[in-house]
Amino acid sequence: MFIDSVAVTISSGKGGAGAVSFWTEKFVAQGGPDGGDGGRGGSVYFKVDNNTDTLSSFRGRQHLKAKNGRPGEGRKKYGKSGEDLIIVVPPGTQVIDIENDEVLLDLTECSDEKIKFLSGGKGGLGNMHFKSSSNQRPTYAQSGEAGATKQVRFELKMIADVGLVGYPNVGKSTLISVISNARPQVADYEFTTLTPKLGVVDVGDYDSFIMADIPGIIEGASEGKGLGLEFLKHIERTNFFLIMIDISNYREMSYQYDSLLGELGKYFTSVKRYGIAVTKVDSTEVDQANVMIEQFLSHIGIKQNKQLERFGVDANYYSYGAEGEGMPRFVLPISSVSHINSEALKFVLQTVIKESKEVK
Ligand SMILES: Nc1nc2c(ncn2[C@@H]2O[C@H](COP(=O)(O)OP(=O)(O)OP(=O)(O)O)[C@@H](O)[C@H]2O)c(=O)[nH]1
Ligand SMILES: [Mg+2]
Repeated sequence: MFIDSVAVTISSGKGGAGAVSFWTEKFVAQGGPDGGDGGRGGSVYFKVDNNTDTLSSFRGRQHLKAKNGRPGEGRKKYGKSGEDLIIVVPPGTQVIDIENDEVLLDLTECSDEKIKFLSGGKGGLGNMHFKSSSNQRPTYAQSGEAGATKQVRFELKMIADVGLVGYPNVGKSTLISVISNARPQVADYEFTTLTPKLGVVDVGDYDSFIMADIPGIIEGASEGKGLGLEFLKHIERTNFFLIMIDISNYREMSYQYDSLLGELGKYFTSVKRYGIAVTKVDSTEVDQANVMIEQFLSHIGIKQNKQLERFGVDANYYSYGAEGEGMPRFVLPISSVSHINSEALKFVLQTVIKESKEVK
């Protein structure tokens, strides 16, 4: 699931009632009013925390409530305030009013601060406040103010680090199923994938990143051809694209590349950073694949396999793209079936993701 969404009702606490009470003491016949005030109802706050990355903890908890304030008591005792409710959500959560779809909070940044959402109701005043010259024994106290209630939807756009972009059938879903924990459907026809999927890719023992598989894109998608470009919204916050070019496709590699870039250019206002995976290299004889890749590299303006050793990867074909606006950060031939460069790809992606996080 990509846009995680959960509906909840949120209430702040009601204020406690003020007390009606009179001073009593042995031998004091008619003590004055001593009813204390009710406690304030608990308020509701949000806190954004990195340690959670889904909304799953809210499923089935339909009503989130802060505690009510306690009533006041005799002897001028104040009621205890109701405990606040702190709702902890992952970064990227939006709190949306169900009634009118208004975004009430857009919680993007982690922070130690709590963000107030609903104030608790005020406690009522006890009868000790209502003594006057005309009424020495008031039997009136305020009731506590009601808490506030809102029906909202939490929406989390799960933010992938890498979005897979390519023509249909080029092996996007196969790749994510081989290198991540996602298991999308794979089939030998176009537009197998209809909804985006996320997968966690583990790199070594300690690192991981999130990869997003989305439906295939074809030339004219920006005009609605194929499945259109609608689902690009799912990867709009992704900071790196892996453009997948199928070496065995009936569409030429250069054509795939040019038209994909053209479509992306129509959707995104700025150029995203990207790398290229040349897919299914197992399906083509090595010498021929070599020639095709050389031609492709020269088409996109990469003259030599400059930084072959940069990651210490022993690859058949490996090229690190020229730096510069619009240029790929790398071009890596892969095969998900024969596992050619699967590890190298993970490693390279991890490296460029780290780079782009440092740039930010
Ligand atoms: N020979 C070979 N075939 C592959 C490789 N990767 C994927 N395939 C095959 O290519 C076909 C399409 O694979 P998918 O992973 O479904 O392709 P996709 O890009 O997700 O396709 P859409 O969801 O339709 O956009 C399947 O028959 C796969 O088995 C590969 O590395 N080598
Ligand atoms: Mg697919």
